[in-house]
Amino acid sequence: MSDEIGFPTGDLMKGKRGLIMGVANKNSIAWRIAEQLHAQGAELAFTYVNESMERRVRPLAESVGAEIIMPCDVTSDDSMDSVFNAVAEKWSEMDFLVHSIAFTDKVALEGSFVENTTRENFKMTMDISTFSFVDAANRAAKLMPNGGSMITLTYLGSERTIPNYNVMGVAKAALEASMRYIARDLGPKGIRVNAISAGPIKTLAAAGISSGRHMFSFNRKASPMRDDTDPKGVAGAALYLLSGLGASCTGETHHVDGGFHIVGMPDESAVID
Ligand code: 0WD
Repeated sequence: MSDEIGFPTGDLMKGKRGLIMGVANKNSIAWRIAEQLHAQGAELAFTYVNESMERRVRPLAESVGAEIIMPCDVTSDDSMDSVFNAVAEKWSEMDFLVHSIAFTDKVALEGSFVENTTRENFKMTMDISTFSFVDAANRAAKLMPNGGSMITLTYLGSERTIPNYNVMGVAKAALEASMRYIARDLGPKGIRVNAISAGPIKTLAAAGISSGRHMFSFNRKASPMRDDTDPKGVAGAALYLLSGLGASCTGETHHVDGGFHIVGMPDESAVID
């Protein structure tokens, strides 16, 4: 059975509470995941990065009945403390975490990786896009005495070179490695930790990548599914990983990209205009 927006409805997340970090607007991957989790009965809390984002995020969060809707800049310990203290106060415990956050200077997302990567931006990119998951996972795990599940969002630019993805690819490689170490540490506590490697999806973050149009059209032409990545597929994978359906699955980077990642050499039609 599906609801009117096409997310399968049911009770898979009934009685489960979780924090969604990384909604910027209705196109955000985190929002698609939130819609799917809500359709399966989850209770959700949201963070937004700053006041200008609140305008878009608050109405979305309220539309799914969220009671915790808070600002959170992941580079600030105080900000992270406030959010996790509020969750602890309101819920005492939580069941899942969605980390869907990444950021780098726009100038680093074009041209030469070796020439355009500064020390300052390298550190900032790793802090926001990688360390924030380690930090959030550590804080969330303390609120999961009965086990739980966590996911983060990554991209193929961690495994292969992708034009202009540059320092973000390095941050995603470190994010995936961090995910595996977190999974190892938290497994004995009954907490599963996984990553979803999504194909290109039109969001604010994707708009920052130079030659984005080429990225979308090449993915469409070269992937086995010959189509754009459907955000509903990403949301469905998140539901699987965050619910009991994903029992025993941990430390995994799960690709939802129309199969693009398995292609060693694309068909001629993908490269000849
Ligand atoms: O094609 C895509 N869109 C893909 C995205 C393919 C594969 C993976 N991903 C990843 C991204 O790298 C990111 O990790 O998915 C995650 C979510 O990205 P998104 O949904 O594509 O992008 P967007 O809607 O822009 O959400 C990312 C958000 C930020 O948005 P803006 O546009 O303001 O940079 O990350 C948040 C913010 O909401 N964010 C922060 N949150 C807390 N503290 C911070 C920060 N310092 N910086 C950014």
